Amino acid sequence: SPFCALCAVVWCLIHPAHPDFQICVEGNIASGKTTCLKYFSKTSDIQVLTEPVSKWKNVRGQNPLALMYQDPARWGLTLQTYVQLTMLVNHLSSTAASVKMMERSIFSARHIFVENLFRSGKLAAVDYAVLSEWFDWITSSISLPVDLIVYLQTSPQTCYERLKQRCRDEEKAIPLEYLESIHQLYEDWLVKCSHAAPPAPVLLQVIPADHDLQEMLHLYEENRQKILTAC
Ligand code: DCP
Repeated sequence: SPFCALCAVVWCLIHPAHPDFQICVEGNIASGKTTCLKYFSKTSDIQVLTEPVSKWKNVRGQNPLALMYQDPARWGLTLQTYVQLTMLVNHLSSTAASVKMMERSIFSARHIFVENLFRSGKLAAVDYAVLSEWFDWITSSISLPVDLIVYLQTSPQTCYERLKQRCRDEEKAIPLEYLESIHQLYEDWLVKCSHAAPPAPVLLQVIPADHDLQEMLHLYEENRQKILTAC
C-alpha cells in the first residue's frame, strides 16, 4: 500500500545503510593516523573517511582550529562544538562498503581533547558542562556503534618531532607538554581504562607507531590481516 511505501522511505532516511564493521583510528597529534588510513584505503571493501581537520581549518571561511591554539579559553568551546558535529556526521555517514574506517571519533573528542582543555584550566567549567551535556545526550540517544579501535601508540617526543617537520601553521606553538598530556589521556582511556570506558563492546588493536614510514607500512600490512579477521 502507499502507506507502507512511505514507511519504507522514512525508514531508509532515518536508518541509513550502516557498514557491518566500524573502525576508528586513534592516536596523538601527528601519530600517523592519516598515513594509516591512506594505507587501508587501498584495501577493497574498506571505505576510509577523509580527515575532518580540513573542515576544522575552514568552516565558511573561518578557522576555529587556529583560533583555539591562539586563545584556548576563548575558542576552545567553539572548536570542540564543531569537532563534535563533524565527528557525528562521520559516525553516521552511510557507506556501500562493509567496513568503514574513520579518523578519531566523537569519543576521543570528548575523553581526550575536551578533557585535556578542562583539566589544564583552558576551558571554563560552564563550557565543559555544556559540551558534556551535548556528548551525553548524543551518545545515549543515537546509536554510534564502534567495533574496533586501532590505537597508534607513540611517544610524545616522536609526535613532537613529526609536528615540527610537517610545520602546520596552526600547530607551530604546540609545546611538548601538550602532546604529553594528550598521550597520558589516551593511555588512561584505552590501555588503563581508568578515566572513561571506551565505547562498549569494542576490540582494541594497539600498533606501536614510533617507527619510520617504511617500517610503519610493514606493520600496517601485518595488522591488515588481523583487522580483516576481526571484521
Ligand atoms: N584537535 C583538537 N581537538 C580535537 C581533535 C583534534 O584540538 N577534538 C586538533 C589537534 C591537531 C589537529 O586538530 O592540532 C588535527 O588533529 P589530528 O591529530 O586529528 O590530525 P593529524 O593530521 O595531526 O593526525 P596524523 O598526523 O596522526 O595523521
